[in-house]
This record gives sequence, C-alpha cells and structure tokens, in this order.
Amino acid sequence: MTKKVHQNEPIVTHLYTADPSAHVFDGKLYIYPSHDLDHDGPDNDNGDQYRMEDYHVLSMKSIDGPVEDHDEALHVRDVPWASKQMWAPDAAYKNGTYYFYFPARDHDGVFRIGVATSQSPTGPFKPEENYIEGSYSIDPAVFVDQDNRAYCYFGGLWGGQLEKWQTGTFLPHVEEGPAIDQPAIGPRVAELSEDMLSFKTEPKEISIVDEDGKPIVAGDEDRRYFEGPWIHKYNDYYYLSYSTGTTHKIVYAISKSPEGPFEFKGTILNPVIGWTTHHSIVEFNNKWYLFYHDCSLSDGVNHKRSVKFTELHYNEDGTIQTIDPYKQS
Ligand code: FUB
Repeated sequence: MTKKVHQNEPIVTHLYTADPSAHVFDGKLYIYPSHDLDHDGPDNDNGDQYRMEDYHVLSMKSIDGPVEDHDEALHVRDVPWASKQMWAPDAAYKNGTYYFYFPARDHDGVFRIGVATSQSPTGPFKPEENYIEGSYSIDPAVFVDQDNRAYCYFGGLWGGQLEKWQTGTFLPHVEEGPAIDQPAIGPRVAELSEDMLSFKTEPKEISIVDEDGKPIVAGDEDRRYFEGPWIHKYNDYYYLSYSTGTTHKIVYAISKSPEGPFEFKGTILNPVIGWTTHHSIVEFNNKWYLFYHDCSLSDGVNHKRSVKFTELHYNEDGTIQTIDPYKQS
C-alpha cells in the first residue's frame, strides 16, 4: 500500500507504470496500467523497448490515496495466443463480470487484442483461448454506453501496426501512411457482442474532421490520430481523445454519435517528459480527472514511465481547458 498521493506526482514508485485506464466501479477508483520493465535494451520507432509481460491493477478509495497494488492480474505466459509486449490495456464491467482488454503480439508478431474475465475488478483475469476475431493493432478502449451497448476503440501507428491494415488485410511490409495532404488514418471502432467477448460488427475507421467538416490530413501532426484512444461522455456528447504521437499531445474531438464523425476541438495535455503520452478521463466524486504518464521518475527513459493524475476542467461551452503537466494549478 503506497502512502498519500498528490496531483502531478507518480501514484506509485515501486513499479514503472504507464497507459493508465481509470474507472470507477462500486464507488472505488481502479487504474489499469501497463507495467513497464526496467531494462537497458535499445529504444526504436518500432517500440521494441516496451517489453511488458504482465499487468497489475491499482486502486484508490479516495483521490489522495493511498494506492493499493493488487499484484499480478494477468501474465503473458498464461495467454495461449500471445507471445510478447502486453501494451496499453482497458477494463469494463457488464453483466456482473469484469472484462480486461489488452493488446499483445501473437505468435506471428502481429498485434491483436485479447479479453480476459474475472468476478473481481482486481483480477486475476482468465484469458480467452484466442484473441478477439477481427481485432488488430493496439490500445483497446472499451466504452459501455447508457443504453448498455459497448464499443471497442483501438489502433496505433508505427509499432502499433495500423499502417499495415490500410487495405483491411495485414500487409507486413507497409510502413507508410497516406500522403500528407490526404485524410489521416483514423482509429477503429467495433461494437462488442452482448457477452463482451467478440466483435458484433466489423471494425470501422473513425473520421476526425475540422470545424468545416474536412478530414484532418496525415501531415497535420498536431491534430491527426496516432494512438491511445479514450471515449467519455459529457453533456450528451461523446469525447474521443487520443495521442498525436510525433507531436506528443493529448487532443480531443467530439460527436453526437459514438461512431463519429468527430469534430476536432483542441489540446487537453501539453507534451510530457518522454516520447509517449497516453491518458484516460474519469469522473470520481463529482470531479473530473485526467490520468496520464510521464518519464520524470526515470529522468526521461522512454520505457520507464509513471502514472500520474490531475484534475480536468470544462469550460461552460463544453470545451476542455488545456493542462500544462508541469504547472501546478
Ligand atoms: O505502452 C506501450 C505503448 O506506448 C502503448 O500501447 C502506446 O499507447 C504508448 O503509450
């Protein structure tokens, strides 16, 4: 059990943690992060430095802690279809069961998305034999809407392999995305089946457009989608937030429909220390919080990250105030 925690500081320091997906289940806050491994291996654009093997679930009864580490919830050795790189996960609750969604490379080196179940929000989670049929790439974010329909958002460029799926089938040698003046590659969304274990619909590409309804183009690196989707609802709008990767921002776009198109609105989080940025947004005891990570605890080592949080504020028109991660509010 870790002592009290403060905004904009690592919530745990005994593990490197990243990619936090925060949820409130039964009045308690649960954080589902990646578990970064401490190693001295090379760092490259393919993300080989992110060698994660397992997941720990963290929980907090109140926003100032303490934080409880519930130990190993799932390990790659227990997932029949997976070979390595247990990247950014998410969790959902439906039908009395907790579902844990995670990406990993299969035995052919292709990223897929798996699901595991438990009767407890902290696991241990029992994985399904196979990955979700029709799933690919990384960073699942699962959203259960008020009408009980559930959607899985996913996808990531570069090491996340989304460029290789542009035709709908996996083309291992494709490295390039669209030309800079063409619509950028969008994240994918699929509706989940009633039992939450398979896709009910084929993954669709989400369109992100500017204020004139024109698609954000691939060369617009301050606004185009890169990885790490998250969906939350506020005042009847769906907010799709994501990382811009090469420009290191968390930005957002809104829609009246969970499947878009989404209109780009602005920046939520300015760049943090470290290459990746990844987040989630959660309402807890009538306040909104952004969970994110940076590499301050490791002095900037990209694969040794730490989960942090900070309060998030909306303006009256529903836009989100931009957060500077190193300026205390
Ligand atoms: O943690 C590994 C990868 O780095 C995640 O899947 C991406 O979102 C980025 O944070």
